Amino acid sequence: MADVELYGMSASTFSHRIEIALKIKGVAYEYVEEDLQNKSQNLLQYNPIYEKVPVLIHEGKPLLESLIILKYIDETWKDPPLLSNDPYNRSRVRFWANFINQTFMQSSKSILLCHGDKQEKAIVEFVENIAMLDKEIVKDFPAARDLVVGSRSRWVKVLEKITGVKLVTTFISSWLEAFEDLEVAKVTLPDVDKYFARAVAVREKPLASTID
Ligand SMILES: N[C@@H](CCC(=O)N[C@@H](CS)C(=O)NCC(=O)O)C(=O)O
Repeated sequence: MADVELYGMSASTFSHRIEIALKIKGVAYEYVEEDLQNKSQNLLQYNPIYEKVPVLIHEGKPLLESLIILKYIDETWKDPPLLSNDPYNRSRVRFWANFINQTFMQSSKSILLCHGDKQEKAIVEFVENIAMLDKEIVKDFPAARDLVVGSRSRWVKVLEKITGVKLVTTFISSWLEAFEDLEVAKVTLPDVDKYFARAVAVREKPLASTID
């Protein structure tokens, strides 16, 4: 077994965060692609609580939840640091990372899986949250918060293609473009068209069951 293993899924932005962080730190790792429709015994054994990716295995010990894994990576492989030395700054970054994990995940999911009023409500929520984030974000990546936002960049494009609505029009839009230009992002983030095709397939199922 490699010293560091990552159980991930190629379309998972949660997995991408971890891959990008490991690459920034120069940590060699073995990547294991999970089929989430048919989860491996290893994944179920390592993450029996949520049965989700990403799971990072370091020296045989499993680490769960992407934000917790990012913190672990930053504490274990110190250079270059993902967070500033200042505790207040660090706590702000963690606050926003947590905010993104909670709010954007929910509204993105509703944009993808719903239609009509529900989808419109989710779009409004998404845009409002972007406006809030816009005030906070600064051009200082890579930092943990930036990885958390940046790993969503392709996903935002997919949602924009699905809805035909420009979801991100603020400063964050140019910031996301700059993030995608980083070499580490280029080699990690998936191709938008492939991602789109996958999202459309996921969307078809729930939509079919909600159309009367
Ligand atoms: N809060 C988790 C979310 C991870 C997550 O939702 N992973 C999805 C893939 S994007 C998953 O493994 N889903 C499998 C399932 O729900 O059964 C994190 O930040 O790591």
